Amino acid sequence: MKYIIGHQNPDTDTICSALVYEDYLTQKGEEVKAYALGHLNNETKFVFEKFGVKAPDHVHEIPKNSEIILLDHNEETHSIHNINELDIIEIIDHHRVKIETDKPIKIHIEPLGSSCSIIAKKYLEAGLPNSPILSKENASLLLAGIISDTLYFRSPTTTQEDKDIAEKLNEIAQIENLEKFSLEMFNAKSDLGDIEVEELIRLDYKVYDFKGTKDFGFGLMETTTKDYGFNRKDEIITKLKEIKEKDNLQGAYFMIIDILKEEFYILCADKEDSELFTELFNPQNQNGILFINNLISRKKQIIPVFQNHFEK
Ligand SMILES: [Mn+2]
Repeated sequence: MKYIIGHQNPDTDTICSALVYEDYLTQKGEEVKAYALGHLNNETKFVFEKFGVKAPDHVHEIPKNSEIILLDHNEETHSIHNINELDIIEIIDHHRVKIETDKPIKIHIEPLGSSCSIIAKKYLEAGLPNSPILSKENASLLLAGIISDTLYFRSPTTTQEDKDIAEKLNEIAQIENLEKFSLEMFNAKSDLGDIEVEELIRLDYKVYDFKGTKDFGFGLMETTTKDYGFNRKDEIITKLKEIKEKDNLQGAYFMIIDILKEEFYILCADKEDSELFTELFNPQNQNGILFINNLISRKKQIIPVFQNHFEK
């Protein structure tokens, strides 16, 4: 049996692309199963409830030497902890490439807005007799993944192809008002209740290292209610300091992105991190919260600037 896994701290794109790819390969006669590397966030839970689909099970441990397919990630630090004992046979992704393998493998990486777009292409471009068929439920899940990752086509990671694919998917999914659906998703994601501060930081958290640096941690909250993050500013900063120390990081940040207003706010663990960010982005400082207008993508607008700074 082959395993399909998305990245840690899973989001809607990683879960839906993995699950629908399981269907695609199963229809092709392969024995595969998709798993989640962590608990689903509230947006993803909302999507699965809405379409009445069972979400993939959570996996903590994959047996040594198992064959795995990585969905929506390719960096070891974003994957399962024992990735080095596993046999990666395929990667489908839309992030920067940072992997080394010991043998040739299947890789499908494209600069599209979501991994769900890539999976959708596999169905939509097939068109041969016996090609896998995309069900209404799966078209809905793929559409949700695209909407989530592109923030309903607002993110600069969005391409015309993502929009075209979404339109074709909705011919099958038949979601009446896509914009309303996207709002429901974003509101579900923003509804965090009294979640513990460390869980909040790690909800959509990724570490990146650059040439010659230790890891940097970047937590991300995409929200329609940014005040929720602002109100917890002090405890978030205190926890960032702790995480920086505990995880031996070079820097620790927590970004708050107002999806609808397309505003970017960032909290920094300490003065050193704040100075670096200020040097790189020249943000406004609003009471210790750094602010940039019209910036909404960690992947396309934040990480590459850090990478250029350290590697060029
Ligand atoms: Mn993605």
